[in-house]
Amino acid sequence: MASSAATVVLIPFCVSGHLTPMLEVGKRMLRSRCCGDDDDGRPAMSLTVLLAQLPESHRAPEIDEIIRREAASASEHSGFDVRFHCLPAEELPDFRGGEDFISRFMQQHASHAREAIAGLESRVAAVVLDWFCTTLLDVTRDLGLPGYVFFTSAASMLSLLLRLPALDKEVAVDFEEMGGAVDLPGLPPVPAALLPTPVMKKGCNYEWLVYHGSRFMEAAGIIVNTVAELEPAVLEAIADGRCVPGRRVPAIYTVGPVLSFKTPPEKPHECVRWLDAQPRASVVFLCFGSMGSFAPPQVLEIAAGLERSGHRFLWVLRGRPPAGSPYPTDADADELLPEGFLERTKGRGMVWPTWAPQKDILAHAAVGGFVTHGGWNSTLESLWHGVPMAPWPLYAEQHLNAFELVRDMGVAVEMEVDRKRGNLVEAAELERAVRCLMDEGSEGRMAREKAAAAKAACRNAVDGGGSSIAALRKLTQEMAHMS
Ligand code: UPG
Repeated sequence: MASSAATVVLIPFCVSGHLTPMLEVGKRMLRSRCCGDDDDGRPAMSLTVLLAQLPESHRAPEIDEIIRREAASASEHSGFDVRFHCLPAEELPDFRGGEDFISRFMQQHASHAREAIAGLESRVAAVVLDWFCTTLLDVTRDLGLPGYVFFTSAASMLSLLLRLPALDKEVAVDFEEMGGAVDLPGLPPVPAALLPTPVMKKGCNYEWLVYHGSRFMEAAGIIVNTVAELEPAVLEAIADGRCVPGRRVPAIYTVGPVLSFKTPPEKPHECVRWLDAQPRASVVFLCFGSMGSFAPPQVLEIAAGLERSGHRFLWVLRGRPPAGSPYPTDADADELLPEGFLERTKGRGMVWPTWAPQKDILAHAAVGGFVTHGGWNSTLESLWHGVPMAPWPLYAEQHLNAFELVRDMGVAVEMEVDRKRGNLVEAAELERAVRCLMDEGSEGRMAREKAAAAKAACRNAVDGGGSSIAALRKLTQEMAHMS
């Protein structure tokens, strides 16, 4: 029997940094219940999640668990109707670069997505596409459905992508050769040397970003995992058309921070138990996202920097990915660390060799600073808990995030990362940055104050009358009217 509840179709890209926030946005839409209940009490909206799964060889190890957990938790919540459909498997495109691979992989699923959506029994209110899936806007257009884009990173990155089609025509050379700065309205001039990795050189990854940036303009709206109060000037510049002069930018819905929190396990994780024994705000936490790992010489530099800093630390150290996979392995700490390091730092340092419960760690009162690759989810998690950062950007848009965190928001201290030498950070520089972050000096104090203010802004945004709640309500109401 056809359900009377309209459904919103979500099409995520299945890596944790994209899938988790998209599912959380979907659940928050259901929770907001803005469409009101049907007369018979059934929920007014359901979610249909279409999964284009990477084969096991290319799948992040944590993905199956995330999907299993989300599917289970969705069915546990009464009134929540969340259905997962796996799209038929497609051959993998050949690998020419990350953004190119993701974009083509999702493009290959277009006809499957079309069939799946057309075959749904429920009325479809809208389709929400991960921002790497803008090729699927053809599908939503052909089916006469509103297609929204879900943007998993900062408004600063969105602004750059919206501007990129025009910049591409203005700048003939590769950005890495350009020198000077790029004007992104609402931000201080961005040194060209700090632009996102795939933007630096014109090639297939770059071409896809130009493509996505131009197709964002066709979306019914862009849902952004940020907080209006964190990036006000950039968002204002997007809204008033300064990014794309002469064109009307789709409505922007800032619904962040979209973070999903699990109930803590009955028996706390080993990292959390170790933190329990440390003084308040005394530990610097180091973790580099779902794909972060370092070559052995860089591991030695980190170890030396941490040892010399004298500060307490919790370091998530991963091993290099095996051939053909982008995901780190568990680290063999004994093999990677300098001789005697663990004994010398015993009591004040912990090295964790595998996936860590990052959110629980950042929530712990003993954590006083975060050395992060600056992935946007990690950034929001840190701000949610008011933890100041020292960004160590590695790839994707992380250099731009780091610039914004240090120069615009002031919630982070700067660490010198040698981009020309594979984002190398020397021991002395890590030591300096860790001291700056954790000591009582003015720079660290300022970052702590700004991070505390950002924490308040994040929490207010998702509180009753907050900006993100209002944006979410507006979005769901709009979708309800379209269905
Ligand atoms: N995480 C853990 N434990 C670990 C490592 C990571 O829980 O040991 C979690 C972390 O809490 C976060 C997520 O994994 O929720 C990582 O997300 P993010 O910080 O966004 O990093 P990436 O996984 O690297 O995310 C990709 C891009 C990044 C971009 C992001 C969103 O690399 O640059 O900002 O997607 O678009």
